[in-house]
Amino acid sequence: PVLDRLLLTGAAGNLGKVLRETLRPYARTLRLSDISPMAPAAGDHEEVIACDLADKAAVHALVEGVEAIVHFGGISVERRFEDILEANIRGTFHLYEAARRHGVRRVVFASSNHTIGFYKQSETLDASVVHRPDGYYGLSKAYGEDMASFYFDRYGIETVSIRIGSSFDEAQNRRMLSTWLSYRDLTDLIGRALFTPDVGHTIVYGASNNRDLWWDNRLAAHLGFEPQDSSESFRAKVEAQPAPAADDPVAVYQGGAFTAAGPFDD
Ligand code: NAI
Ligand code: 15L
Repeated sequence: PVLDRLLLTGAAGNLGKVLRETLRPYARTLRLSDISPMAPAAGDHEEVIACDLADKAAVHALVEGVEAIVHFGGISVERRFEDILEANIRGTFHLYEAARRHGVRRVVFASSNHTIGFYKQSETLDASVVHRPDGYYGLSKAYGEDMASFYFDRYGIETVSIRIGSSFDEAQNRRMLSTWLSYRDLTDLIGRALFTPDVGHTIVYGASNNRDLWWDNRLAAHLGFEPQDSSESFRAKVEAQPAPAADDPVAVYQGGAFTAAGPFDD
């Protein structure tokens, strides 16, 4: 299946720049948006539209005419609440309201492992666990998941919330040996999230086929996600780094260092 027009938010970001290329087979036209500068449209298959997610009218205009949305825009690390509020909380609200007004039926939401960051690395979680957000960023993603749930129950707009682990070109440290998600597996998972029928609101953990996983995706089995890559190829390089102390948050909590960020005094 191919969509007519797909909106990607966060197109100037680390993952957005990758997805700008890899999502191409999924839609005849990719509408790319960010608040930061983006490369101009590379051809008829691209539309490039600058937009601040915190600007309700601008988001409504942005969403008009698209069939589905891959929502990767927003602040992607821990920051003061007021910044997160605008980009992530108001921004996600604007996006869902615009989806409702313009009849968009499917959203893929870049949620995060930081929704559950205060669980221990010794625990194995499925998608039914209660949130244990590890900061304002994680709280905003938990709110985004609840927003997705509400917009499905109330308006029938379907969402797959991907609790992404760590999606980078390489696993950079010991924690990422468990949390790493390759770009290839991410792209495949987004395709499943866009095209699997009847997903309602599905929460899926986004990790590759790593040896020591903390996450169990059986509640998202209908997506048929079978990651192809593994962090094992980075193990030797990572294990050559000095090991953190056993009580260091990076070695204790699933959210790693995010659990020790803040406080933010104005
Ligand atoms: P990134 O920070 O490189 O990209 C996010 C993009 O959102 C940036 O280009 C930024 O300019 C844009 N943005 C920020 N505020 C905005 C606003 N008010 N209006 C419009 N655009 C705005 O982050 P990355 O790594 O590419 O992540 C993409 C998404 O995936 C984010 O939502 C992030 O929270 C989520 N995620 C990423 C993970 C990873 O391992 N890379 C892990 C878990 C979640
Ligand atoms: C995230 O949610 C961040 O967006 C990303 O930059 C990484 O820090 C990732 O989680 C992680 O936990 O490794």
